[in-house]
Amino acid sequence: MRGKHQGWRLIAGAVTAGLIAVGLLPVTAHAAAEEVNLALGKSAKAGGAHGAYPAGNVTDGSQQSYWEGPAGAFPQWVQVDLGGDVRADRVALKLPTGWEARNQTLSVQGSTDGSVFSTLAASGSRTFDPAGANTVSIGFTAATVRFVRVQVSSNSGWNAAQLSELEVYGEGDEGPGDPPTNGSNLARNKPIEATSTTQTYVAANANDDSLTSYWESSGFPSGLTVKLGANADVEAVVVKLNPDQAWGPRTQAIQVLGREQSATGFTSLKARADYTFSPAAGKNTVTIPVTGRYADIRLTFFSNSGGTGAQVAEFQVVGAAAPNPDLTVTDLTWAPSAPSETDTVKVNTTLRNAGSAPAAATTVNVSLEGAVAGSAPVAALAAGAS
Ligand SMILES: [Ca+2]
Ligand SMILES: [Ca+2]
Repeated sequence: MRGKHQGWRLIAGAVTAGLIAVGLLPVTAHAAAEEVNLALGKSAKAGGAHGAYPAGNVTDGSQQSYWEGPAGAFPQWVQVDLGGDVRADRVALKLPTGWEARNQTLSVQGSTDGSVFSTLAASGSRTFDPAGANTVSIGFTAATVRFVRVQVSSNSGWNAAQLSELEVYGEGDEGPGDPPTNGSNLARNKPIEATSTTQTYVAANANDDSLTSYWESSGFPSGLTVKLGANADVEAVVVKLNPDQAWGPRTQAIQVLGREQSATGFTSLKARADYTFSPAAGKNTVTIPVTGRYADIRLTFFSNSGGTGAQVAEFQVVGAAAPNPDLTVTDLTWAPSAPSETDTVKVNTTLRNAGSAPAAATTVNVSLEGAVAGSAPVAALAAGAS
């Protein structure tokens, strides 16, 4: 029985991986409240993880990507490192919005050193229900913590611990890298590319949430492109330099471009213009309002009066995730149920669009140990259709 269950799980994971490969993995709207999720984009780790569902999925801001513990092993834990001490008083725990209801028995623990943990919320059964956006909010007496851990000891919906997002709220310093309060920074720790780089000042320095690390290009023009993963309704882009007194005034000429997720090319969102930074005089931030629905945002730099290349300590994209499709596997069977190596295996599956926008026609692949073993066409599906 045990072996059979694990085989089932492996193939389900492979089908999900195939769906991700065709580019339909969505992102999810963030809470609209002014509260800042202190865990967003921070590093995470777990006691164990199913290979395709790593711990980092609990802080990537997407409710559809999730961490999963090893099959059949409880308890399991996942934790976030907030990067410094904060006063926390609530966590919000999420599973993908389209999933069926389930109960997980879990506790919330906190630590300032990552080794000695105290209980913030005692172990108890928590219900994740799609009627409640598969979100569980747990308040507790405010405590000073740097590490917040969730330990799961049972799951009624799957034979492993599961969590999409581990959000932490409290009274913590929002920090210099945090976005304006009227929207979430969608760019933090997303894939980012530059057309050129000087020395070790790589593109990833521009969205690592640190004002002391920066990207610098080699000459002009130079481009810096962040990939949000799916369409978002964008309000503004924010370009920051290190606020340190050592950074004197400089003017950079910047154009902002965007690519809608189905488009092949970029369109200009804001024509080239000169923007002045004076970190030593307290002005290290430039905000450029833009509007529209885009998946990739690019900055093109044409000059910098303070250097031989473009310089960006942090590149933020402010906005909210747009409606997107979300194809999920809701049923999976195959025959014969216990095939030999020479049997032809027929796989039947049901795909549901659990997202908030229509899904275009696509292809579902069945993979075995990473190799595609079979494919079938999938018709266009309206939101909610199977
Ligand atoms: Ca996630
Ligand atoms: Ca940085």
